[in-house]
Amino acid sequence: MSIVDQIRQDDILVLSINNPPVNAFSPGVPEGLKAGLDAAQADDTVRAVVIIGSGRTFVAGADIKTFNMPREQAPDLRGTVEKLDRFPKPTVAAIHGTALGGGLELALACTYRVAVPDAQLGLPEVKLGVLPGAGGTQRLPRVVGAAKGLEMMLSGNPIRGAEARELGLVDELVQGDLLEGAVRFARAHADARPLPRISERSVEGGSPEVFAAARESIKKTHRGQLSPSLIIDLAEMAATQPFQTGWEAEAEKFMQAKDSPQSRGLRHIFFAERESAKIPGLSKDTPTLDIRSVGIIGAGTMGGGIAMNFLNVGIPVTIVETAQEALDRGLGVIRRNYENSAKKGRMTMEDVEKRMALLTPTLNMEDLADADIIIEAVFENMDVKKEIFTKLDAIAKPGAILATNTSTLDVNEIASVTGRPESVIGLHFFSPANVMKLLEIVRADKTSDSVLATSMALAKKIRKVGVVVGVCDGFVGNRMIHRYGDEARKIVEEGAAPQDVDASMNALGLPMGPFQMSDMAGLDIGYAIRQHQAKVRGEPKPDGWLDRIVERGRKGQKTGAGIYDYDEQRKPRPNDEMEELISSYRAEKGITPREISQEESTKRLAYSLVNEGAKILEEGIAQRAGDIDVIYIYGYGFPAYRGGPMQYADEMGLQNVVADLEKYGQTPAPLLRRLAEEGKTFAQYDAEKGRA
Ligand code: T1G
Repeated sequence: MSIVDQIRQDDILVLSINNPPVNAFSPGVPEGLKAGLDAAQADDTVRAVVIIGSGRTFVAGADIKTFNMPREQAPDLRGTVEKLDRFPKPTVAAIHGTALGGGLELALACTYRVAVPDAQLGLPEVKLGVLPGAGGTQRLPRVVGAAKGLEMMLSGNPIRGAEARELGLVDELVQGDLLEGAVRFARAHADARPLPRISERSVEGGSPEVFAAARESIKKTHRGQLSPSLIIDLAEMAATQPFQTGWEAEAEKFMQAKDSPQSRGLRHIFFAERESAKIPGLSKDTPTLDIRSVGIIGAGTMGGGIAMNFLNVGIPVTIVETAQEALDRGLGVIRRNYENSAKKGRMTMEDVEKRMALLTPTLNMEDLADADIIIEAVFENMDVKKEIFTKLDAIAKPGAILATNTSTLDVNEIASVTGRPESVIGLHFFSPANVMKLLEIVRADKTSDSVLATSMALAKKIRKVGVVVGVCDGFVGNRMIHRYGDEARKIVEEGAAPQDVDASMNALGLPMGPFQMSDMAGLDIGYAIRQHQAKVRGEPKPDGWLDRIVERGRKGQKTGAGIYDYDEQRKPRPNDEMEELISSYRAEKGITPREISQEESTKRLAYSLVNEGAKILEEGIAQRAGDIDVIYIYGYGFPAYRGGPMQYADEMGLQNVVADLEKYGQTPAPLLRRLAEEGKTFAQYDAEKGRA
């Protein structure tokens, strides 16, 4: 079997691409296809060609790993597409699994396309910060029209074969064996002339208004990103210029997008997310437990949200509360969330009832005795959690996983009250737990490999991005955010207004700055953590300007006032009370306020994350810098096109990061300083540890 097999079926030549796992357009694939086409052209008995993917899919796109190759060495997808566009015999793309990016572009250069109904066809390049670079911007609008073409390229979302058939993107749906259907179709069209070339068609509905509307829409949906506007420009060229003009412009704009920091960031996250699912030292065939039922302790905001994740994938949940009123309230919230989704058309009322039928409320913890996993989601207090785990140890069946949703407490200490520490793990969901994709999987000292592997698989099943972290105060995400919050409060003490500090992170692309986020989460949460940490460390009671705000009863959005005042639409408004409190605080501390630039604020905040991340890496609490980036993108709104805080630091240059940390009074972490001195990046650090 070669990377592209030539299989003769009488008068049809089948070119079968074998490049597992997803038949990406890697080196060898273009060469194999070109050789196959040459063979077909040279043989008069071959009347038509079928191109198909072996294994589970058609071509899932260009091989993203080759983006950093010199242009002349990169797989020649454009050359293959051009050869197909001139090929003198009918060519049929036979699509199953996914035809994405370059895969769909390859299919669009064929004269025909057939697909199975559940195939997925799309141009997701925008999600990698690039654009369709092998004719997609010119051919897709010529098939589906300007508006649909723009929608598909700007969202990057695929459509199913059935819809593609309706749009004319696919000529026929094959219900049975795809290869048989494709060969039959090719034979039936072997003499059809002239050969249908998409490049010879024109774009429907390409009015100036359509492109103007698209340019308006990306200001919101793709704020600050480069490739969406290039895509619109190219789609407009498809509608207004000859094919060749757009085809050539596309190559130049593709290179421009590919070489942008935004594309490097998005490609970094594409791979980092997949790497984060791998646990060094844990073999792929580690036995996992079959999770068929879940127990949840606590029906509050977290417990209810966690329960929904399992109900959504059909796993029954028994949820425990201490009082009927709390249980009823919790179930009411879950039902209301589902009914709201149904109102928005995201599910039917039948789906709502199906999910609710899987939920069993109870006041008796004994009812969890048969659960395969039990997740504790109660008040963030070590004594309470220890009491619960002591009881669970007596109730839960042998082999059940006992998980805590604690966001900072020591999972080893919790495990120590049970006789089965190997079954104890932390599953730190992020609020709202039914929405946020991030799940920090806290591996305690005695957590068994099987429990860890089961938790990783369970994360994938409930469509979370699971990242393994170690035990320390705040694990990874919250430990870094605490330092970030310290720095933010310091910047205000020195002279900046809270809204300017928030704006400095909005400018980096975060939808919420530190104070907007604290007001949303509740200022009393941070307040309690600071009090707890000071107590544990034997430090004096914190009395910062933010602590004083909380002590005035301003707890954030939930009390209508925190750092900002909030109207009914929860729009944050600066206010005099805050200004007065902060300026009198500065006066009391003898601080003369100074002007702080947005650049200084952005750097101090972003680098406070990077610096703590470097410490976390060195302590082995996170397995990779890439894992930290995944955590920050899926848990804290760091913009994916920046690649995460560690990738952002690599882009800024670690030497510059160290210099700025010192300039603004933060001490660089040893690992950060070492990498800077060696002229290395965090990405190289991950690679050298064999973990990228
Ligand atoms: N290039 C390189 N490796 C890829 C890849 C790709 N396009 N797609 C997947 N992989 C690897 C992935 O890293 C993982 O590796 C393994 O395959 C399984 O992937 C010119 C320029 C197809 C829906 O953006 O969306 O074409 O971890 O875990 O969940 O215009 O992969 O096993 O070592 O994701 O079943 C456009 C990206 C490229 C599609 C399958 N195409 N891939 O999901 O498996 S740009 C894409 C996906 C382009 C042209 C432009 C998904 C999938 P490992 P997986 P999955």
